[in-house]
Amino acid sequence: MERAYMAAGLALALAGPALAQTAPAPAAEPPVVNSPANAAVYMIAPRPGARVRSPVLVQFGLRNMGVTQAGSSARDAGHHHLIVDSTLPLVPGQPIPADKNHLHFGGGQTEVRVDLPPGRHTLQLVLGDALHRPFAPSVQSAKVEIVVLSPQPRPRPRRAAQTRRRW
Ligand SMILES: [Cu+2]
Repeated sequence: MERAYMAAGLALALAGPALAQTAPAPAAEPPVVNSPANAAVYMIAPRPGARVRSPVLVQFGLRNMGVTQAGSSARDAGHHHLIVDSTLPLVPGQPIPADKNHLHFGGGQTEVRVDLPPGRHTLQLVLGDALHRPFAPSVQSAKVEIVVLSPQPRPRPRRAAQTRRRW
C-alpha cells in the first residue's frame, strides 16, 4: 500500500512540471495548397455518353500542372484521383477518401482500366496534393456519364462441327 502511494507521489512529481506548462497545441493541419491559374484536369477517354465495355479505359488529361507521385510536394504538381459513381465536393482540406468510389493514382499514373458492371456510371477526376487533398481552388474535371454495355456473349460452338465430331 505504502509502495503504491509512493509510486503515485512520484508520478505526480514527474507530471508536475509538465502540467505547469501550457498544453501543446494540436498539430496544425498543413495549409491547403493553391493551384496555379488555368490549371485544368479533364478526361481524354471515355467521352461523355460513351457506350463502352468493361474494363473501361479511362485516360487522364492535365493542363498547366504536372503529374507527380503521392507524397511529393513538387510545386504545381499532384496525382490523379478517379471518382466513380460518387459526387464531389470533397471536404476542403481533408484527404480524398480511398475506397471503391475514390481511386488514387499515387504512382503518377495517367490512365487505368476500371472494371464496371453493366449500366450507367459517372466518372470524375480530381487532382490531389502530396497529402491526397484537393487543391484550392480544386482542379477537377466535369463529371462524365457513360453506359457500360453487357459483356459480349461468347461465340457458341458451331453445331455442324459438333455433329461431325459425334459421327
Ligand atoms: Cu491520393
